[in-house]
Amino acid sequence: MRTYGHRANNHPNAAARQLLETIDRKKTNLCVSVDVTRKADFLAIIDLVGPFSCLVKTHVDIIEDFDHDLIEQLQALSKKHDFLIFEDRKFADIGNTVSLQYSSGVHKIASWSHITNAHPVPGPSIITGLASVGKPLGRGLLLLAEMSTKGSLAVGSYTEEAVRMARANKDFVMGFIAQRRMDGVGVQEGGNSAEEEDFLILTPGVGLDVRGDGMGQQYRTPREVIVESGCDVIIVGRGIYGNPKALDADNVRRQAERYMKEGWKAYLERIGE
Ligand code: S5P
Repeated sequence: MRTYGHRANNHPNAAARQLLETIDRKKTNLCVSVDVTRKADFLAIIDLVGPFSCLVKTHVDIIEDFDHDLIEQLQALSKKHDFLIFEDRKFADIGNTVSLQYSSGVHKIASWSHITNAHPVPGPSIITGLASVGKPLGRGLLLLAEMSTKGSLAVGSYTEEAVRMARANKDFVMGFIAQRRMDGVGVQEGGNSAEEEDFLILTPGVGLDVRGDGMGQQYRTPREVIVESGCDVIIVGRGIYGNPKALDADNVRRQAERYMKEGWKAYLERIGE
């Protein structure tokens, strides 16, 4: 299994290369998901977890006091702590609509988010629409090939089609939100093998202390995700910041460091070090 650094040197997709370089430089494969509704909490958590993260994942549409200053501060934190930004927008509409949702509106996601994601449900035109905005800016797209939730419909031939869509758009699609490696998935008998591709697998549904949240979320450990399923980045939210109504700064920092260490230990085990 190749190292993050080796993969960074050879990756054709600019956003993937940036993420792999950050992982290699900071020795962390942790992406922290910051799902809180107040700007002050959002920025405080990111300042605490930034040193331990390669990537910070946002849902800016849940923030009640969102403003342009939030984006400026987020960008400053991204520079201060050396992490990339991933707006988890989960686009799912026709090409024309997603291109407007990505470029415009209140949030102007493409102008500040290095990475975003989309459901493959509309077919390849969703990639065309998003690429028309994101590619000139050097952004990267992740397709949701699988989900972490109980009863997810993103399985079987849906997942295979998602991987085929990505293979046909490798200049913009850098990888997947998925629960396992996608090498060889959807490759038809006698078709080209997956040798030429290096999709990044970013995996949510990661927790060390609980197995679910009572709302369909299912958690696996960093070791299960990185070693057993061959994924590249662990996405952790509530396992790190706990209850947003009772934020405990020391604990947030401690948990981020704990997940970073577990994620890196699992990676070293995977590459046989
Ligand atoms: O399949 C998925 C895909 C995503 S992007 N399952 C997920 O949980 N997510 C996101 O990951 C979800 O929207 C949330 O922001 C995060 C998981 O948060 P946690 O608090 O359960 O770790």
